Amino acid sequence: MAALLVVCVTMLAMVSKGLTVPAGARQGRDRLTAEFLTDYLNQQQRLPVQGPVEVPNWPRHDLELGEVAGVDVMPNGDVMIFHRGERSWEADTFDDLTNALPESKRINITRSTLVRLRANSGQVVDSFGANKFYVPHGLTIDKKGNLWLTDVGTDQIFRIPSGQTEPDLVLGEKFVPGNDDTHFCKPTDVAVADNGDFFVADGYCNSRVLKFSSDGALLGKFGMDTRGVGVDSPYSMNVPHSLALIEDLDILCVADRENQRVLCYNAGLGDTKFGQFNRTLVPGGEIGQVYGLAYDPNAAVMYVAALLSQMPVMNRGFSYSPARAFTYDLEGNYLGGWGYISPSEAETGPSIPHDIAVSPNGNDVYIADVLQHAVHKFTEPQNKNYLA
Ligand SMILES: [Ca+2]
Repeated sequence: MAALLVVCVTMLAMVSKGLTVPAGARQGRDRLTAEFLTDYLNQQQRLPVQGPVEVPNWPRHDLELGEVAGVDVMPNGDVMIFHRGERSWEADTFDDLTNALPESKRINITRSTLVRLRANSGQVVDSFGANKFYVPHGLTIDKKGNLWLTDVGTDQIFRIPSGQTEPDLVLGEKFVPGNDDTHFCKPTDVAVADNGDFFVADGYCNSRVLKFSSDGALLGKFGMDTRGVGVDSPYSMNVPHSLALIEDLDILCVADRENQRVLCYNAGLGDTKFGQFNRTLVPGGEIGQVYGLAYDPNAAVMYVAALLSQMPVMNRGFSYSPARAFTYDLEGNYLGGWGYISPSEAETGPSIPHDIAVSPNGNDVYIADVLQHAVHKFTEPQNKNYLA
């Protein structure tokens, strides 16, 4: 142990921004052992802040959330949460052969699944979406304040106009998974362009991305036939879990979760061909399974939420202690890791940062933790000189 610590300190001095593997991390990957957490939290205290800093005691109200699948920010700065109420996604929730929700489990969530909070206090100002959804997943808010939701339980995508509670657009046939132009299979997320075109990540079974016009007409798709292509292909995706559109560059970035990478493709909003591979933002394996993306146009950076791994994170030859959130520039340069698990969260149990969102002014970042039933607020991302 002493020798390991010497190595750790030496590595820390050499790298200055990283740490080597905590001793307890070698004892298994599936759960956070007490020994791992002790080591992890001890090491974390020596880490420099490389990004947004958590706002303590936010929200200042007990929200009693279920599994928090989605988070995004309204145009006025209010925070919207999409959670699963009394439902949880367990290993036996879906039929493994058909990918469908079995009839015995087609019971909608009776609690309000959508909760709107004030940014400063976390006070609830609205809640709705009861008796509508089965297994909530993605939440995206466009610049007009329309809500875009995915329900992996019904294999559908919904648009709810700003200020309303009923959808004006529904894609997919309820409880009928599929892979044609009108059927989806556990769709995960939506991204919306200023012109109303939108993109759907589909999802847990199909590993493809589709583009639609604002009235729901299919405009294109890619990544559908992934098996056998090999992971070396940018079109071989394994659970595209989150989307982030960068309109300035006319590219759509995809969190290719199980391949542990973030890839970007031409969005086809201008002269480019939709779906053509454009760039790698996060190379495979650099930060573990990538769950969420949030692009901040104010700073031209991408915030990336990834699984808190018990293994060290390798980055360009350096070893990092596992964070839950990371910042990258648009060339794919790593700018810092942040969002480390806190002692109180460690006591609560495992963590999955399932979604991440940035406020329109770029000042605040939110992380939805599906296992901790919580939303965390981070601020001061304007201190962007992370590596100084
Ligand atoms: Ca979201």
